Amino acid sequence: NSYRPQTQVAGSFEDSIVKYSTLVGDQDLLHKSIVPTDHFQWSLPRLPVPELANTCQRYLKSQQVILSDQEYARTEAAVKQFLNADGPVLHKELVAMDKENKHTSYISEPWFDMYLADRRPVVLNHNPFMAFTDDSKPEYMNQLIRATNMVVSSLRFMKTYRANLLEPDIFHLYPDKSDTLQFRKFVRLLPKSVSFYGAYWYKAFPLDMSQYPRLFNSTRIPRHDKDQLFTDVTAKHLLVLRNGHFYIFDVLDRDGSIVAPNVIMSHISYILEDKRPPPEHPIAALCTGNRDKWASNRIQLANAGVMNEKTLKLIDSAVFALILDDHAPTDPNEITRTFLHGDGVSRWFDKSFQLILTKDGRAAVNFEHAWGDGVAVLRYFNEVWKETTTKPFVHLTTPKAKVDSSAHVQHLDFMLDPILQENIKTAKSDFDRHVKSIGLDHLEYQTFNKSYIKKQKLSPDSVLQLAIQLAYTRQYGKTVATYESCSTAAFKHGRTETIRSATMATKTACDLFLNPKKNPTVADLRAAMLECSNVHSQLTKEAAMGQGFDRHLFALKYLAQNKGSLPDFFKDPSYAKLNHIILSTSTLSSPAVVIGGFGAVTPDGYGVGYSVEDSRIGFNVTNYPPATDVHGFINCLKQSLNDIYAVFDGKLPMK
Ligand code: BUJ
Repeated sequence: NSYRPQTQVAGSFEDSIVKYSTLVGDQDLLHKSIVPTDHFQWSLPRLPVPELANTCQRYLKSQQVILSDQEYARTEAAVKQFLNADGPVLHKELVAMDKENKHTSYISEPWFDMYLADRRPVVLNHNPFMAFTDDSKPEYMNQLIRATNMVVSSLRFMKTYRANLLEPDIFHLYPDKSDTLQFRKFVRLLPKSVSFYGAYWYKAFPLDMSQYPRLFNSTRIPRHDKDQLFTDVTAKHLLVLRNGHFYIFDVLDRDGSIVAPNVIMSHISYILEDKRPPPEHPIAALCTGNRDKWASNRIQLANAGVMNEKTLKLIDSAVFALILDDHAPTDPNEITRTFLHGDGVSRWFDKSFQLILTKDGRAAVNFEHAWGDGVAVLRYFNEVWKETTTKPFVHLTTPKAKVDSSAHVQHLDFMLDPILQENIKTAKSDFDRHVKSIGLDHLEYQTFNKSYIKKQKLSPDSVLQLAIQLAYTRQYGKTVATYESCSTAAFKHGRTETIRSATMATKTACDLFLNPKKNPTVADLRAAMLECSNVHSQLTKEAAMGQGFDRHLFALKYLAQNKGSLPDFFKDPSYAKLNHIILSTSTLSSPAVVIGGFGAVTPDGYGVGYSVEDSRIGFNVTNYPPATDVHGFINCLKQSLNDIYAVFDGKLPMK
């Protein structure tokens, strides 16, 4: 299957579904969906390749917001030239290639490559994190209890998926109508070749689930020039990291059934009680750095001892990585540091995901981004949170199993040569420098909330995006390239599209709010905000429908590069400017997520994670000082939210 470039798979994904579904017992299942997990996968619509003229028009519209009149005129000319020459040729080729590859999307391969060919460290540059909301019952916040319950629920999620019994992902536009038993009973009867259309009739949109097979038993392997994704669905062990040490133990028995929760608990407890000092040469540091260096070190490691290669394979194939930290941060900024990068010795950032638990039972998922996006990870995350907070398997009163954990838990050791020892030292100091360079701060805001914004008849996301624009303009007096991530999972092998949320509407609104020469009335400001909301909602709709411009241009550029000649259009400084993302933003709103975040994507930019809920509005922002000032930005955000609230409240904001 060409949509899985650079991938090694031991045991095929499809096999795994068939093999396990006949064997799985009810006790290992999260639930039993009456609609098979893969029911819609075969009839999902294909991600459209936008019309080239539309792409160019959208591109220019976004450029207009950040360019001077002179720059814009040059860019307009570059677009015209592109449309008259190279553009249509490349576009035609892309459309033809897309037609020949109906099993996938036009963006799938270029997007995998974008991640896998990037030589920069995955830490801070790619891996995001999401932290779980605390369990409201303090006795379940115990590190051992929560880790065990989360491991058990993760395995149940995995087994349910592999049994084809996990509820398919569906975006319900009218949940009252379609998130119902009647809907499920109807769509399950439809043949797989048309099932999507049946759901569509209810305005329910099934989502692509092609990323799920890589959630478990998967890792990214460093290779020179371009990394590989690796999956081995036959492996039965969990990887545990603590205090720089690696351990594994089986969490599935010989039949593939989940090992008894109290046995898993005993093994975790055995690891938590291990008193050995941290290793002198923590090999985990190797995977935190430059990918080519890591690729060389991995080869060196495989050659340094007969068992090393095998041990690496045990890490690669493990169901996932459980991280047990010995400290207990309480400040949100410290929590972010713990889950975003940690200490670099008890992390394995290449695993598809790491489940991290602090000493006091706070938990988070940090995930590698090449294999998949937020939608798949969030689904897993929500299910684990729901089950562990409502139906935990072990409790403070659960007796430990009568099992000799020392016979089941294997401590992983590596043979190291002096070169590796030195390289590990270098990798660790590089890591320390790298993570020291990131700055961060957060804001929790409670003056108004999501329902309040809805009552104002505005889109909550557009209001938060306006707050971000207002904050940056207040801080630096200009409008810059802005990226908001939008899922295109409604399409087969869709990934993401960019919402360019800096618009002429937000620019105008910022000017009205902030320019001392303007004297708007409350009604003027309201009207400006409404316009921002309308424009933003339209852009969001277009992006979700695959009608942005970023991925199309990205794919055309990828095609041109592979042919060895890049049209001038892509060399235009304005193209670089729009793709030098200063405000990289992403939002998640789920009761299961208390905080999340990711690194700024440019040295002079901000990485803005935010959520808008009824309980609060929250921002978690990163940067690389001194180019920008994250604390100043957080202050500006607060002022912007206050200004917006003033208008909602019928008052003029203070200038
Ligand atoms: O766009 C893409 O293709 C993928 C993006 C890349 N990028 C992060 C650079 C935009 N990836 C994602 O969007 C996934 C991000 C997942 C983490 C999102 C964090 C959201 C945080 C919400 C909570 C904030 C509340 C703080 C309260 C103190």
